[in-house]
Amino acid sequence: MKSYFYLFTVFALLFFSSCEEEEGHNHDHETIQGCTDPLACNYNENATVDDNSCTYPEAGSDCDGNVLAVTHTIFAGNFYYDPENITINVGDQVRWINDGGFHDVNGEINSMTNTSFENPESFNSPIVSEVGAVIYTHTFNLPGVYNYDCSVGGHAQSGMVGTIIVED
Ligand SMILES: [Cu+2]
Repeated sequence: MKSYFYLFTVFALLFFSSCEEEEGHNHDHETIQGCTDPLACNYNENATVDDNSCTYPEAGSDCDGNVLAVTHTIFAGNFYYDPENITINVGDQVRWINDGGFHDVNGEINSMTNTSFENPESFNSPIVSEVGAVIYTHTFNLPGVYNYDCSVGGHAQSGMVGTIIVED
């Protein structure tokens, strides 16, 4: 009796697994129209035939219309930041690269007046002298106008100042 039950179980399992296989087979032959490009905004992972309905984000934006963060580069040398003034979007990153000389990026206390820049957010970097090195990187998450200078002796007075406008 025990062995009959065993056989029955084996047959039952075989029967059910063959059913599943058939179902799976039928599924493969279905055609589902849609966008088959995984890079598109309306990608349909079930689609088997592309129906030219794919839509893509505008350059610099994601599919929800949000502006993507960008890294801006400012070169620092004797005695300049280039570009001196830039306008960026909230969330963008700025990095300063050393063209040569001893420089920093000081957005705390104005080196010429000794008063606060009163930036929406303060930042201050170490002094860097290596040519081609990154002096500083900063992500600007608060909108507003940021002034900064190089606090190394006499550089700000020689014109080493910059402004970053961060737009919401
Ligand atoms: Cu400097």
